[in-house]
Amino acid sequence: MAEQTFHSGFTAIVGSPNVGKSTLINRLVGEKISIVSSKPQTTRSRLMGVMNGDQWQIVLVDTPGVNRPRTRLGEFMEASVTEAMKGIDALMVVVDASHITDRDRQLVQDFSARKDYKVLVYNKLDLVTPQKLLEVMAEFRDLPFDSFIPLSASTGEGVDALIQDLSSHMPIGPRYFPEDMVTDQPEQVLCAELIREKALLHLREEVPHGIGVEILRFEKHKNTTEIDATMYCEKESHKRIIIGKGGQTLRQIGQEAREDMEQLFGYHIYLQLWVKVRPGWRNSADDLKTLGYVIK
Ligand SMILES: Nc1nc2c(ncn2[C@@H]2O[C@H](COP(=O)(O)OP(=O)(O)OP(=O)(O)O)[C@@H](O)[C@H]2O)c(=O)[nH]1
Ligand SMILES: [Mg+2]
Repeated sequence: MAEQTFHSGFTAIVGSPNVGKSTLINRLVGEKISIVSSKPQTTRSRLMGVMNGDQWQIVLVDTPGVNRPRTRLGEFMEASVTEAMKGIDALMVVVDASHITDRDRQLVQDFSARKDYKVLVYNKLDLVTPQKLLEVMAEFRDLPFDSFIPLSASTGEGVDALIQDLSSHMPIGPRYFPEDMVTDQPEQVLCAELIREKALLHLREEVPHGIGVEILRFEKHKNTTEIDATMYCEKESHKRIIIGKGGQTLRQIGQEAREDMEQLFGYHIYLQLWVKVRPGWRNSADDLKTLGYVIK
């Protein structure tokens, strides 16, 4: 039998906030490695997810939704996108097919000028009629993308076509990561992110966007892992909201985050969560560093 060659490469996922980039990477990897919420600007850092086939490996790079930065954290998020674009072999530009904005039009135009192998992904297929999809797809039809793929990251419809398309366009290359490694995110970072996801779920307006999570202790024992974490927020009034009446909101955030952690890692977790006020942390270089928002 002829020896088959192995193909591999890095593929960045970019697009406006909230279009479903992280939902898509989770779907492709088959594990929840990137947090998801209905609020824009959920993802803050670039992170990798690994997808394996018999003869190929694709390293997917999730990025924060691109927006005009107003804080140092925003600048870091923007820099994370630039960083993610370095050394890639392919690019997925994601739009929400049910809601294309002028910002999307600009991004799609800008990214279409890149030399990499490029896929324009029309996500949220489940929210549009076939007629509407045709209209939306007609708009960008003449742009120089290598393929145009409608899919639903939520239901999985159309995702196989994307996998087929990407995997057949990866260059010859090595298996960059071991087959059992799904992400480059350390467990502690995944835990901090899950806490932030539950905060995004249970809190409103600017409160969740001002939250940063620090893991203070992460101790693995035989039957359980003990985690102490602090949620930083920017105002005293936010702290009261996060804690909630009789500590109810905080308890809920902690409980749901713990359940997700146990599901992801398969071990028992004991989680203790605190809330602290740290005014202006999103504009403090030192605080950003403490919370892991640094380009590596
Ligand atoms: N109906 C539907 N909803 C989707 C689909 N994909 C994502 N969503 C929802 O869209 C919202 C945003 O999803 P995310 O994956 O967090 O979007 P994102 O592009 O990573 O957002 P940022 O990290 O903020 O840039 C969430 O409420 C998802 O559940 C889809 O295919 N169909
Ligand atoms: Mg995201």
